[in-house]
Amino acid sequence: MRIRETARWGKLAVFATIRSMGPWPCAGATTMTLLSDAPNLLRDRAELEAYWMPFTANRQFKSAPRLFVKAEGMYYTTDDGRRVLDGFAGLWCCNAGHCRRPITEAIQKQAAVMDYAPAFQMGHPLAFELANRIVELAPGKLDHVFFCNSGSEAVDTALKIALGYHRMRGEGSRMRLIGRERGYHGVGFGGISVGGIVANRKMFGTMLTGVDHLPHTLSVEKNAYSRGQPEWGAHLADELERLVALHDASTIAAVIVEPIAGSTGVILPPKGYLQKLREITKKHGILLIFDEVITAFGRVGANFAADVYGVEPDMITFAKGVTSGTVPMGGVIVSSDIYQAFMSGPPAAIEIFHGYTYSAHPLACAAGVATLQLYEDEDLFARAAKMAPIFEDALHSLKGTRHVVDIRNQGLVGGVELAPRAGATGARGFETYLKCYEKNVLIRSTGDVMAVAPALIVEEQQIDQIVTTLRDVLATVE
Ligand code: PXG
Repeated sequence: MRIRETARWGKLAVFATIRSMGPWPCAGATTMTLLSDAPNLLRDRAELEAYWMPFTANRQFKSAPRLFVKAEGMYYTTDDGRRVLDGFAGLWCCNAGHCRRPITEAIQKQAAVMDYAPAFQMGHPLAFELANRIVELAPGKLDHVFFCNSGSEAVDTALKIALGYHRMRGEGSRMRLIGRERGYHGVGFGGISVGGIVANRKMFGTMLTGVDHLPHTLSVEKNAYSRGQPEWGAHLADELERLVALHDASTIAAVIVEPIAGSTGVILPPKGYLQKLREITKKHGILLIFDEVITAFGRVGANFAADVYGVEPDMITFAKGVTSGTVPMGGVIVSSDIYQAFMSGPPAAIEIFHGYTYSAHPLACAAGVATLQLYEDEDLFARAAKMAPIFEDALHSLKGTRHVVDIRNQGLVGGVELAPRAGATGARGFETYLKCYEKNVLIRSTGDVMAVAPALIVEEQQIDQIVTTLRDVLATVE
């Protein structure tokens, strides 16, 4: 091991790197467990270069890095030893809080018992256990689970299931997929096709053909400062009738929406909107998919947003909260009708030619089972529901603060919209995000919307800290 001395971002520090171990780092090297908080993992700036970071301003980041090395409960620790309050549950995912013992121990133990089992034509008990537990939580007729490893894969899986379902029933002409403007459904080609965020789409060609979009439901003009669901906008669901009239129902397979659009800046469904979408899809034999990657598993104070809004879709996509962000996992919950439609060929035939090497990975399943158990043991979804009015009041106390033009919330999802800087959309939001981080609070900027989504274990005083920090920062941001 090579020890070298170098200046790190202005401070003098000693670094040990693993590079000197030669081309096969494991062979011959002294046994070494690298952990995120190991002092020998600190890097100088040149060593930040190799990693091309996702959805990140790489050059900005690498000129002023923000590194987390540890996490516990509601807090991260930075590489320079600051404790940062996590107001965003990682990225909308660590719903149980960080490094919760029952979950981390389950993962550690499972890793030593069975690292991997083949996902195709073989199984392992934890996969079935987790599927059963998810089905128990799922609404109504949603009673089968297909596992994958992320929200993006969940969305692409759901879209493929929709196409396959119609084909299996002799309605193969139903090939169109309908998404929504400003929708975010991950970054697979299916997801960006039905998604409606222009920056995520414009670089990547023509994507899927045969896709159309509903209008989004945000109107700051009509609905500013609504608490929970806004009053205005149910009629926007009627646009689906217009698309049916244009394309004909016989060409449309599915509609996919986020019940609450998260990434695009927390857009809530107007009262009655999702019910209308359900009625119209049902009337025309179109499947309705709720993308609940953010909203599932307690985020809105219930199992699913479908429960909060009282609308049962045909499929729900999930990820994030299923393992509280500890191990990548995603999936699709489908209705029995959909599952049964695929079960029609000879019993020895594969029913769906789709799946991933890591579908229902044992570590993810161990994490998932332990996570769902922890949610239940600590009654965390009810806790989220109980904290929601406190969260709502705290967020709405920002009304009147400089730059704030709207505040939106449901459960433990909040969005504070700022007026954009002339000619520089997103700049004010990003600066606000950076300044909050400097003041030891992690939230997120998506454009000029400040998104807040703490873990379900959040305390009132922590909500207060998030909101106070945001208020103080907004007073200093131009
Ligand atoms: N669907 C929805 C509704 C999502 O929110 C995905 C699919 C994709 O999931 P994966 O696991 O492939 O990333 C998401 C992800 C943000 C933010 O800041 C949101 C997501 C991911 C990262 C950041 O709003 N949502």
